[in-house]
Amino acid sequence: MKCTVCKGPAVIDVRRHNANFCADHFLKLVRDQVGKAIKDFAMLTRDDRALVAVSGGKDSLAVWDILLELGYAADGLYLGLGIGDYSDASGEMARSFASSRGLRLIEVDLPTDHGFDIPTGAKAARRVPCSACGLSKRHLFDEAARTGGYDVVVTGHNLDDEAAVLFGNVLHWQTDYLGRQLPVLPARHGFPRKVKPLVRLGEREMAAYCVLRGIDYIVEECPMADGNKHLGYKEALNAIEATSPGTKHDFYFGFLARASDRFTPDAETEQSNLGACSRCGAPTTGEVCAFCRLAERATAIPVALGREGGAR
Ligand code: Q46
Ligand code: ZN
Ligand code: ZN
Repeated sequence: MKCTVCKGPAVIDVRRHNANFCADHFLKLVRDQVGKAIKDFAMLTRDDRALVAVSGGKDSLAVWDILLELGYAADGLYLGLGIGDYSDASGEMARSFASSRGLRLIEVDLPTDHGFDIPTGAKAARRVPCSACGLSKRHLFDEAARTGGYDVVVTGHNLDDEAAVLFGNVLHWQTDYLGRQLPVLPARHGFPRKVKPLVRLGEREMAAYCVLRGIDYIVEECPMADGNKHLGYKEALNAIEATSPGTKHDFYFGFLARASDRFTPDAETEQSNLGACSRCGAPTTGEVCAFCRLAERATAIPVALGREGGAR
């Protein structure tokens, strides 16, 4: 297998591009794809202060690394979700990446700072863990970006993630979500801008990028992901991609180019109903935001468990 660019020995094939790459040209491809996404969707400027949501996984560490390589100013934010050994190991990865490169990593710990963890919160709110987790992450990213004076929150969502979310939203015709499924969400109602610079790159490419750059990341999946519908959607799309390379890209970018603005009104109706949470000030459609409601129920749980324990 030869590099399509320089004819040297290739280390990876990218079927979507119908091309093979040596290490140097693959790293260049990745940076070019991120540069193109940033430019095409006006994600970042050189003056922006960016905060990268870092999970310790390949995508978030890679996007942080790539932004720095491309000359953007970016700090990291790690959220401790209290998911047992998984959180301990992922926190370690994020910390060692930051310290080995002399980068600033802000840490927020859900159990220490808010008194509950994701497994407890999900149980208390009768939500599936990923739903409690997702809303907590969104809230805490926003809060950290606002208090730290950052212009933009960067996440490591890649093409596989976005195509799977789109697939799920289409299967269930979640039109308000479809109206918001963009690689850039502008700042409004106190939310910082949110950007996804990896939308032109797949999961396999991000893993290869980390290996070639010597980035150590947490390989194991979150133990709470079992039953997560997105994993099923990803598998279904992988099966299609295997026989028709480029389908995920066409599905997602075709949606952005030709369909997404048809759903903007649905998303805007929800946005226009936003007020401020009476407890924390975060934007919400209700009186109290979903995170404050979750925190209230979750922190009530130890008392209930104590009573149960006493009765036994
Ligand atoms: S961390 Fe949280 Fe993910 Fe774990 S509980 Fe689900 S959403 S799977 S990216
Ligand atoms: Zn080459
Ligand atoms: Zn609130």
